[in-house]
Amino acid sequence: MRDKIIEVILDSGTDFVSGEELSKKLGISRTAIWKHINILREEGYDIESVNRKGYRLIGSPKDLLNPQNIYHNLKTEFIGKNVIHLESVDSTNDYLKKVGDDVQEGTVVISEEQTKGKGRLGRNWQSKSKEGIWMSIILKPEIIPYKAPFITLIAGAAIVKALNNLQVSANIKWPNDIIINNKKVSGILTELSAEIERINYVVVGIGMNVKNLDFDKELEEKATSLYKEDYHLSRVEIVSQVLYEFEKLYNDYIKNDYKEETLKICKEYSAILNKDVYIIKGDEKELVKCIDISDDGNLIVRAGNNNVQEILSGEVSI
Ligand code: BT5
Repeated sequence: MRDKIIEVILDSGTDFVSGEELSKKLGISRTAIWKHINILREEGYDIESVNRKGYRLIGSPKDLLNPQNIYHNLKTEFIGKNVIHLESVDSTNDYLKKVGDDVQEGTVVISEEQTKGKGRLGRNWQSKSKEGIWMSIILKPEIIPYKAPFITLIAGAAIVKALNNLQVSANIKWPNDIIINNKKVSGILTELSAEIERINYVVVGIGMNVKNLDFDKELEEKATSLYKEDYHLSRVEIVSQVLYEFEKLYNDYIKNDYKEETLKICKEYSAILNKDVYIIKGDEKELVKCIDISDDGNLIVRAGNNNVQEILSGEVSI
């Protein structure tokens, strides 16, 4: 309801909208409108109200991830044209997987908080209220399922490109970590619903720590946030940049099978290429040198015995 109120007030630009008009348009009482307006003010909207004229929006909080703020900043064709903004949810990936068939491609779900944010392999993703960007994008590409994992690389490239556009020097730790000063600031979880030959949909989940000033003990050493690294950026600005960069690379891949730009970004901003790292497989780890990323997005490494191997998925530790 509050989104609708903001929409009507935004549409009227510098003109006032009367309480009566709002109440008619939205089918609720003037007292209810007034209560919603007060909550919007608490959220940071600067709404002027003048007797017998009504309400007018003077300023909106730039950092509120509501659909209107996002649409206002967005430069994409279809990604993020439908935004679902939630206060709290178990996981934005799980939310989209439940409504998968019923929403249009490019729908984005963003939640201020996740109570069961997920990493890969059932791991936990800490997603405290209003501290970061916890969002998922649904895609319905007509490609064969084995080509879907490349979409994780596209997301990684888009995030790192977006952050660098905003003067943040971030790097990619293959396959799905975005790091600043060696600490993880963002992670990607791509999930697939498919038949053998056909994809129903792909859900790309992106988590990014923005305003966190501290982390739970077990993450203290390995996680960071943009604020902790002294980058004070608006979440809305980051979301619009990420979606914009993502859409370009995604269209290249789906429409033209063109992967070069994604691969170029992944290599240019790689935190591990030409470095010695540990590949972690279960309880074992092996020291290798990263030498390249293959055309399919796999990591190519040289092991201790000089054998060159292609790693399809897994964990890398610097
Ligand atoms: C990931 O997994 O990095 C994927 C993270 C995806 C999160 C997004 S948020 C929106 C969408 N909805 C979801 O439910 N998930 C997606 P992985 O590579 O497995 O890394 C998980 C590991 O990162 C954990 O085991 C922790 O060690 C660490 N970790 C957990 N929370 C973190 C945080 N907020 N920042 C940095 N590291 C974190």
